[in-house]
Amino acid sequence: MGAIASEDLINRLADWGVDTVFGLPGDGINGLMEGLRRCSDRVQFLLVQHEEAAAFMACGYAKATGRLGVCLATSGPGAVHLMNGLYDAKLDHVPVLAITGMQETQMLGTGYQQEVATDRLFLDVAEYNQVVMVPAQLPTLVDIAVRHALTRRGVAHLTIPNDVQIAPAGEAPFAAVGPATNISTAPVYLPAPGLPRQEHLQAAADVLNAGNRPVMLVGAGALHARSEVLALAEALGSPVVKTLPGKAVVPDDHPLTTGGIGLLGTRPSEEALEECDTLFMVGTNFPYTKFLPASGQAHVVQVEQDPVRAGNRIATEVPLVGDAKETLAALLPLVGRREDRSFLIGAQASMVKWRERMAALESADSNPIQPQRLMKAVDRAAADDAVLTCDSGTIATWAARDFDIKGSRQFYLSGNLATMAPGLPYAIGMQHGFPGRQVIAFVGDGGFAMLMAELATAARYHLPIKVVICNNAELGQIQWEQMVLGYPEFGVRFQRRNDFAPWAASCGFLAKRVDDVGELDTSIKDALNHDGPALLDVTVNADEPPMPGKVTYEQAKKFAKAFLSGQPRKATIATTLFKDKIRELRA
Ligand SMILES: Cc1ncc(C[n+]2csc(CCOP(=O)(O)OP(=O)(O)O)c2C)c(N)n1
Ligand SMILES: [Mg+2]
Repeated sequence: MGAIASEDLINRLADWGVDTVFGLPGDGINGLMEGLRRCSDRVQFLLVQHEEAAAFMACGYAKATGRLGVCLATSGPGAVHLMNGLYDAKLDHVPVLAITGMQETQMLGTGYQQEVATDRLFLDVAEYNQVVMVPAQLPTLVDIAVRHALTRRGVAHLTIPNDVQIAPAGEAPFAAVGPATNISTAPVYLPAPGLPRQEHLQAAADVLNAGNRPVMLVGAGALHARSEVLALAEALGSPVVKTLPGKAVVPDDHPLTTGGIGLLGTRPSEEALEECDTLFMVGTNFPYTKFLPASGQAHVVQVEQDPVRAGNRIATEVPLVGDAKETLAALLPLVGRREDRSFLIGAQASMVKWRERMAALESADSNPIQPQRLMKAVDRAAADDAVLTCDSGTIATWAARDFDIKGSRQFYLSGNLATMAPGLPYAIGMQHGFPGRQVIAFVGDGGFAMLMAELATAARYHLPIKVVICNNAELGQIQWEQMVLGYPEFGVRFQRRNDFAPWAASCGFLAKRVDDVGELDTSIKDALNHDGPALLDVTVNADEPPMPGKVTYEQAKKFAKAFLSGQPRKATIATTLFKDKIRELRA
């Protein structure tokens, strides 16, 4: 039995260090599946329930491990299903290779069954997008695709017609007509240099040394640079503000941080950015410019890996292009220790007050369970090296504020695409990448329901993930957004609470529904200590608003307008707001 082209592809992936392909078969990729079968001692095929989840798993795996993620789908519908997970990888800048099938070459263009022009479909999402026409293009096109994904930090796509997948490996069926033959490359990649030029480092240091009220804003690009960020913040006397994808850059209880920013952030962070005269952005392309200093207010320095993104959001005096860790280490000797610590001390004092306010909301032992109380209970019980994944929704606010980064905890969500549903597939991809580590998905009932079939995937591969559903029987985030616009909610409640525990139990999970706060802490401990997958479906108070750190007059006015225009359940919402205020005041 001679080798087929698909074996060249899979073997080359293994040469690149790929050990897992997340995917689902179909008649457009039977040849690729045969390649995977023949090479199964080198690369594992992890079978999912939905291709969107396969793309999220590859993306989550890449986010958490820093390695290339790979997903596979069949031609037509399978390829279409990948799309949302791939846009998540594109927008959050993580390397993912997507492989899809195509109809056999002699049928292309005839409108054959399942014929979707996958090369055209992936045009926007992919940094590199190529049809493999003849076996001889492999494995070189794998090398080029992988290098694109790693260098451009995004999606590369190879699509391969059915007949090419099973053609003899290395075959070049057509006569060569030009002088270029024997394409041959090596599976080698060395990252670009991470250090900016010395004169640019000095220019950055000059700006930072001249300021009086510096703030550092750090994002996902600084996740590997914790000690350098802290050393610089210490020297500058600068509060460290974190974007949500950058939550794990520094621990939440560190005296130098004022926590998050944006709608899910803290008041001290918002105030620090309003008052700073120097802004030092590291590894972030933070899009919510409303929270950045006003035009002309601050001198700005940025460290950014991608030259295109350096200086993208605000007029930047010194847009340094480099790796966050290397660049900060090189800057440190050029930055003097600021003697005047008053700006930092002020931010720290506000942070003490903010923590007291939040603690008051987290500790209420009332029913219905407050979502903050649930998140805090998970936070208290989770391991110091736990990985938390989260979905878009009010859950992201509770995770941002009530789950503390400490030790080597990691935190992931869909930052820029802000899509629903990646929490569960991320957890699966990450648990696969980190066997033995505690991986928890903290998800909403809406997002979970979208890809809940993947519980079966986790169980099938004995992945002991823990899933905590914050079940408010509604699309909570949108309900509050509608009200903040001044409109009464519409089309956001599911009417009937979905009951997820029986489905989880049927998949082999330890599963429990929790309605009473008295059962909460023990149920969470039991789930986290369980030697296998576990799920808790927790009923939470749907009337708990994810309030911004600082409520503006305009926001309050619109909120009141929604109440007056017929907001349902306004009495219970008002009671919750009132109770929260009392708790805060008591603190
Ligand atoms: C795929 C997708 N569809 C719709 C949205 C808009 N959206 C953002 S959050 C949200 C509500 C999420 O509901 P749930 O998961 O139950 O979380 P909750 O806000 O209730 O905590 C919606 C509909 C989105 N971000 N992604
Ligand atoms: Mg919900």
